[in-house]
Amino acid sequence: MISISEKASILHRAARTQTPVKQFSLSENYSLESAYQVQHELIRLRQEEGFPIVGVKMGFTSHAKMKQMGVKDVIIGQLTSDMQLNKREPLLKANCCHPRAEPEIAFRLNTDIYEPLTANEVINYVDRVAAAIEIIDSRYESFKFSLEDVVSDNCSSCAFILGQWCDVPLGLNGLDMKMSFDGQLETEGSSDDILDNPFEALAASTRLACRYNIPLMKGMIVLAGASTTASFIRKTLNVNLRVDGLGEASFTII
Ligand code: OOG
Ligand code: MG
Repeated sequence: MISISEKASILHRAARTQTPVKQFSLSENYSLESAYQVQHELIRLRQEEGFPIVGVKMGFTSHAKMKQMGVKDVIIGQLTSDMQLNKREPLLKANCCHPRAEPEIAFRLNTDIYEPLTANEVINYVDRVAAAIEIIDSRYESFKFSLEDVVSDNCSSCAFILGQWCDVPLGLNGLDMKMSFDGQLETEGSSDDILDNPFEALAASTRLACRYNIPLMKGMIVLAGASTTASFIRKTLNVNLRVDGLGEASFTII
């Protein structure tokens, strides 16, 4: 049995050396509770390197994504400042193991949140929304994991890019989301594919954050989860996402 702190340092080292490791669940059963403890320890190691928490990300909020990865529950991970790419800042493939890109929507919180909220309530806790691309990069070999493994690995979080912050529209339903690689359409989905409505994903983040002691503070970013399956990034590439009514996000991986 590998201890919680040992699991965290194995995953931290795997990320920092771009060397995927074996899934823990192949050799032991461990609980979702302890998986979130591994995640907390992993984030503590990042914070020790000088990178504060800037938000959270939801995972498996789309049926296509759940099916792609063979899991059955939504999960929450934490975003640290080193994961955010600035405008025109490229992502270095050399810093990743086997990156994939996901089309997402991001929210910015206007108040601290300490209790689980419904989708109707949570609308009042955001002041901005944006198109976003998440780069996930599992630290496990072959991108294979159990729910506990992926939660321990901070839900495969690697990097993210935000488009322009927009005012929150009255609704976020039925927005077309098109992701292209070097100008070629790669995936197309709808904001409805994110738990039927991205505000439901935001509400789910308040439930999971309260349950697992994850901070949701004013100014923090919430990535609502992908609307489609994730796409492998194999080479130098320009990735662009266009979301109806919210504009674009893009970055280059080199
Ligand atoms: C886990 C992360 C999933 C999403 O948006 O559904 C995720 C993974 O698939 O590696 O970020
Ligand atoms: Mg994601």
